Amino acid sequence: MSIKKKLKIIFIGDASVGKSSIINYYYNSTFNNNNNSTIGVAYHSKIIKLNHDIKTNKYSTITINNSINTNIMLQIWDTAGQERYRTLVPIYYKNSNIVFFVIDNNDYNNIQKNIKYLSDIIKTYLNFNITYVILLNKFDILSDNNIDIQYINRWFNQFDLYDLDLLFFKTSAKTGLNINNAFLTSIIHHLNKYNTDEKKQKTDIINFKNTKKNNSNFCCII
Ligand SMILES: Nc1nc2c(ncn2[C@@H]2O[C@H](COP(=O)(O)OP(=O)(O)O)[C@@H](O)[C@H]2O)c(=O)[nH]1
Ligand SMILES: [Mg+2]
Repeated sequence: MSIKKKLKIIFIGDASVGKSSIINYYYNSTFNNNNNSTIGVAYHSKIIKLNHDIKTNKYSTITINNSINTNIMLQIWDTAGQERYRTLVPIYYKNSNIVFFVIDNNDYNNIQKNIKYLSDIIKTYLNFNITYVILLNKFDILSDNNIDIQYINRWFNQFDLYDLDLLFFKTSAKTGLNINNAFLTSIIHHLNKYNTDEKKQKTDIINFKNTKKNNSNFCCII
């Protein structure tokens, strides 16, 4: 089977926010309430099919004239969220194409800490060829302390995270809300935005301070 592209996708975020459950739902369309904690890092691979329009060099789920059904290999790294494993994250972050950052929608008290953590990672390893995707998970649980997207947006601005390729989804690994959509939309977005050859994708770590712009590229998919 020929593989047209490989995408390295990593999941980061605090322990118990639902990273493994999201990946499990994506693979099996099921939810398991008693997931064991991930130890270190878990690796999963998956091949998906997308249509590639040779004329425009764009990928989509739709078949149109000139489009070819192609195989995209997803290499998904699920990291453990506990502090003691955080030193591992830079190793997995390297050469990644899509970074899913998972936040527990009910964890209002830690939102600032979580976004600061993400912002530190982004600034340390900033690479404008990466698509960042924020998953506000456990959206099936409704409480008075739900985090809203405007609130996250404020924190991103506070930590100077302008001009990044950021996508947002409200998800639930329990009901499946937006799980397939988050993967598929992010993958297609990434492929079409960075439609260069693989070698080029792996360069250019940029100094954040010199690249800040006024325009926010912040994008919300709710
Ligand atoms: N209600 C609800 N529970 C969830 C959701 N996602 C994960 N959980 C539960 O939260 C706990 C931690 O999930 P897990 O996937 O192990 O989190 P991880 O440490 O980030 O990988 C488990 O008991 C899951 O069943 C969700 O979307 N909704
Ligand atoms: Mg886990």
